[in-house]
Amino acid sequence: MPEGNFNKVLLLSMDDGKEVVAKIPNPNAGLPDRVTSSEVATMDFVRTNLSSLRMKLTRFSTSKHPLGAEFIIVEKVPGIQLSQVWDQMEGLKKVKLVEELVQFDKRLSTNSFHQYGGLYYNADRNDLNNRFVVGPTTNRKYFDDLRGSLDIDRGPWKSIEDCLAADARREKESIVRLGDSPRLLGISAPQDCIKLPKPPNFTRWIQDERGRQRIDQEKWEEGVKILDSILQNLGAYIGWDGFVSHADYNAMKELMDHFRAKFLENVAETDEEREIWAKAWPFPVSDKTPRSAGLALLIPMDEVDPDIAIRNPDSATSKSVAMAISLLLFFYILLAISSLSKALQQVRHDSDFKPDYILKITAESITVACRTRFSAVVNGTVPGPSLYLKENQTTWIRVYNDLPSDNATIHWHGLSQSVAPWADGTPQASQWPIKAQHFFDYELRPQIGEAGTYFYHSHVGFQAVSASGPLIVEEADGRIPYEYDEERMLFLSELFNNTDKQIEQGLTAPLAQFLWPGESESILVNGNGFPALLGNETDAKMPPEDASFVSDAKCHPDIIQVEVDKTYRFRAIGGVALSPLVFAFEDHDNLTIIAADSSYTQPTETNVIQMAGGQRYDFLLHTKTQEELQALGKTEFWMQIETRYRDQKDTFYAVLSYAKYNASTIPSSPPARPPVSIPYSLQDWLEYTLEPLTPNNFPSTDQVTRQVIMTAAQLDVKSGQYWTINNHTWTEINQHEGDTPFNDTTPTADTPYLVSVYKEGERAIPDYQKAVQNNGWDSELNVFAAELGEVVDIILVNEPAGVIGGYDVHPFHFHGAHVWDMGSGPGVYNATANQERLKDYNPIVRDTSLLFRYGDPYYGDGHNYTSQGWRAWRLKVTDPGVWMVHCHILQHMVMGMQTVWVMGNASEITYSTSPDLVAGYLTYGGDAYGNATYDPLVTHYYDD
Ligand SMILES: [Cu+2]
Repeated sequence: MPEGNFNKVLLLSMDDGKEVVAKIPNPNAGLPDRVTSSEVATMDFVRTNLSSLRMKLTRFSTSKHPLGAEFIIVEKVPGIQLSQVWDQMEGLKKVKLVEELVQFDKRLSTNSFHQYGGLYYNADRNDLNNRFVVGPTTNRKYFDDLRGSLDIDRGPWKSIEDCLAADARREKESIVRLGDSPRLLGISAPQDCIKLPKPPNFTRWIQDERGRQRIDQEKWEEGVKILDSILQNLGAYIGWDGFVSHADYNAMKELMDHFRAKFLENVAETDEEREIWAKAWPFPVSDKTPRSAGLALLIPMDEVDPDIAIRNPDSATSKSVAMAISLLLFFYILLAISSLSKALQQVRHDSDFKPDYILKITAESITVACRTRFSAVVNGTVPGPSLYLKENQTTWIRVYNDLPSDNATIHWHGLSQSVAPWADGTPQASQWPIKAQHFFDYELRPQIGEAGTYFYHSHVGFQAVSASGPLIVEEADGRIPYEYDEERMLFLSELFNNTDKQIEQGLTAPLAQFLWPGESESILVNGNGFPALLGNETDAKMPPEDASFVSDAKCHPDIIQVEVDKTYRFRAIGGVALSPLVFAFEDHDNLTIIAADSSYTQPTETNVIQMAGGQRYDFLLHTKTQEELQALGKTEFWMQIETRYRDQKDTFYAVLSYAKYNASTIPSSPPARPPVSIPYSLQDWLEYTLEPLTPNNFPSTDQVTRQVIMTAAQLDVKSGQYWTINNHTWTEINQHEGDTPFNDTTPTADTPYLVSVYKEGERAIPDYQKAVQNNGWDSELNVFAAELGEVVDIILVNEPAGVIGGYDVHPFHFHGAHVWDMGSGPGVYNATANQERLKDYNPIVRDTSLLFRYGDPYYGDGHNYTSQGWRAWRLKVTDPGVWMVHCHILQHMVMGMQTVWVMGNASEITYSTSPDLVAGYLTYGGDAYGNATYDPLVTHYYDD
């Protein structure tokens, strides 16, 4: 007999040694006399039906006894709790016990009643055929939060409909009488209104039935996943209770319709399938199309019973609704759904296989901004070609590594990659890199809701400075939430004098030989740098050994061609290696941000964009009218770009041109003075301002399971200069350094974590318990550990104090699922103060955000940094896999500022597949990697 919130339980020892248990209801249990009466009757009912049950009611009082309370006294049954012996019990004994319990259930379920409500004794004690009757409910929903004081229908009810209607009326009445109810209580509770189906007879299962049961189980699991993804997308339903606030109701209904349409489009290929899925859709359809009554689990109040529809449609209460999901009913619906299990299959990619895109990484001398540089490039250009993917559609991209000897990979920056495990492109983390002269087929399938602006780049060494390009994901249904006429790309990247090799060698040399490659020579817009660089390179920080001056017509600014009176969607991509930057347009300060990274935001006005490596912003710009142009007397306007928070403050340009492009109109020199004045310090630009366009399911603070601190600092020691996270480093050539605080100088290339997980199973998974005691970090594997379902606050800290070395700004990038960006600030992070700021602000999700420094922006001042800075992220661990978290400054990456997160256990990460299914991925240059004479054997993770 449990003692808890609702009862006081006392063990009484009598003089004769007998022991009895006395139970007294607490006031919150409901009406004490009714609760007690019903409990006594229910106990009697159970005992009558289950003669083997040892339970002897000694005495009870259902009205206030002279001792002052209702009570129940039962004899204490000797024995111990099952939970204490369960683990030690033999299997066969357990089976017998379960069979016995099932028999209990079976006997109880053979009784049927004609009404719904609580169980009581028949007042007519002489009617021995009907000792028990159904009376008013004792369910606490009818009593909690002062509802007990209301004069409402508490049953018994003759039908499910009556029961549901009473539920709805109760909520309406409590809102009207009690004000904004502190807690909405759900309608449609199965224990009140729905007869439980009879349990199957477990004792007579035959092999065939077991097989079917297993399939049902798999379907159910698949169904729960689908449901979970729908709920995730809706953004407001947390857990299974399914309540939404009054204020969100209309928006939620709209969203629900939107996702229903998307859902049907995704799952159904034929009209017939569509119809089946539409029937299975468990939520109400707001256009009141007929639906199967049994499936209406989320029931807006006005659909339950027209006569209780609330009169004033504008009042806040009219929006109020209590919605509930019945997990039980879902179970049965999902059993009816056709199997969706993923068909993992191996396919030989021979000449019949046609990838959707082919990217060839080569090493070439290319010319930008009047300089030539020996660079790794994609398809011969900087930036590489733009890729267009579609939500919910599989795209195969073949990447040839045509470099003479170096490894290469491609990372699809910002794509969540939740399913195809080898496709994230992180060498030594999620895949063996592509050997020189080999190719690898990447399988990408953006999910619904992922439409937006991304980019791709190599994840090896310094290659991403030039081997990168735009990646756009288009909406599956073509419905873009913002209207505009045309799109323009702004791919921002950088030019360095030295080659990747020189830069990597200089950055990883022992401290005495350490060589900083200098600031970037130019910020490029769509591959064009302006002003053109001079032949005289005395300004350059380093001898530009491989850069040589060329003089030709290519040295012009990027021309962004626009027409009058049109709305353009700009997709600005931070493909820079090093410099955070800001940009603005001369005479065009009407920029409207509509997306950050790849997620749509509420429209937000600004006159300047600040971004760093790895970030993206989409914004709308409405161009001038003919009259406005005439008034201004010109048709060309500068786009002005300045680097930020670096040693130098440089200014670069592109041109927004209304005139038709022709050689004579292109400016040959930059403006005498920068036309736009952009503030230097923009550390609080759009912080706590950008909000998601649709609710994004921001987990509340009480869902947070733990906090992980990631402290960024520089470390100068004899063996080299490092950028560290919590005093540790990780790079693709030196990643498993265990407890060593930073990488040593002997490169190793250990097995990628994901490969180890396939090969060794749970042994390759970090020790979660130990890691949690150690700020989330497993020292053996040099990785962070997380379990699926966790909500983790990650606090990035920029720590200048006590560090020998520099202090810098870091754009931190999160692979896999995006994180909620809970803002940033100077000083020490204060969770309470920040939660206060989040009360009226819904953070956006993103994959890259800036950890600022707030001290003196320049080096060489004796490191007089007075204040550290922080940024707070909230991570919901949903995607099993191996995901990197790192600073996106390529120099810092080369110097070790990278970490790996392992999320989930081995079976979750491998989707319970066996290593033989993916053998070709488990070795460097394995069968999943093709070359000129070998067709790779590739695993397909998606059906189409
Ligand atoms: Cu950094």
